[in-house]
Amino acid sequence: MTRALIACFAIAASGTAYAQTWDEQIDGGGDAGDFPAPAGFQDTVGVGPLTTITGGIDFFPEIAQIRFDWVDAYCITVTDAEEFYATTDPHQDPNAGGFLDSRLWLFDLQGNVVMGNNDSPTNIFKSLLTDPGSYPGDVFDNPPSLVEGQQYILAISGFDNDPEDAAGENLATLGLSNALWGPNPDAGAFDHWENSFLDAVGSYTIALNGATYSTPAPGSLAALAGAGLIMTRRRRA
Ligand SMILES: [Ca+2]
Ligand SMILES: [Ca+2]
Ligand SMILES: [Ca+2]
Ligand SMILES: [Ca+2]
Repeated sequence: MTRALIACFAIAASGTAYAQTWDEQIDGGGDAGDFPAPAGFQDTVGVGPLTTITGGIDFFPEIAQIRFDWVDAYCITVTDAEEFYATTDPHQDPNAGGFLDSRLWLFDLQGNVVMGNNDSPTNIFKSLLTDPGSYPGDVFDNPPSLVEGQQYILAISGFDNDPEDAAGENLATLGLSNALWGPNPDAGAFDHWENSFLDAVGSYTIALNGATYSTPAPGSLAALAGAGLIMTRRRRA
């Protein structure tokens, strides 16, 4: 294959074949799970940057006495730690927003909380996660630096739903609303979400930067690039 041909395919794939988005219902096929429950998250499948995740924490008013959507969790890959963000705050990214008074969380795949945030420094409801070195506000409890190429679970909950250990201790305290919080040193292992009936509900758009899907689309150029073929050619061009 010539270099020109490869470039052509790359443009076609990034421009038309794949939107840089993920939707809980359209792409995920239904409600995203509440990690770390078994099968408790959606793998995101696609090519190139993942720029928005859309969905909802839903109350299901037709069955108001039964509530079963408190948390939506997605697996993503961080590609640029310094530039990474995940936010529901339109002041941070105009594509972000929705009606949910959100909390955002990053976990490692083992279920350890990496960081959490209730409110962005520029919004009293919406949330912002970044690498701790890039956060435009106070940072507490030493969230670890993000690792490029590593998969994380990005979870969104409605205010004021928190992950807790078996004794009910919050895994991250979020003691100051607009700060970025690392793991609570007094908490044990993830046991459950607090899941109060009155936790906030609504739709959300999480805008992302410095991230890609957890899984390349089968047969995609990204899968080929993973094998070293395309990236090597394109760097030389
Ligand atoms: Ca949902
Ligand atoms: Ca859910
Ligand atoms: Ca909030
Ligand atoms: Ca709480």
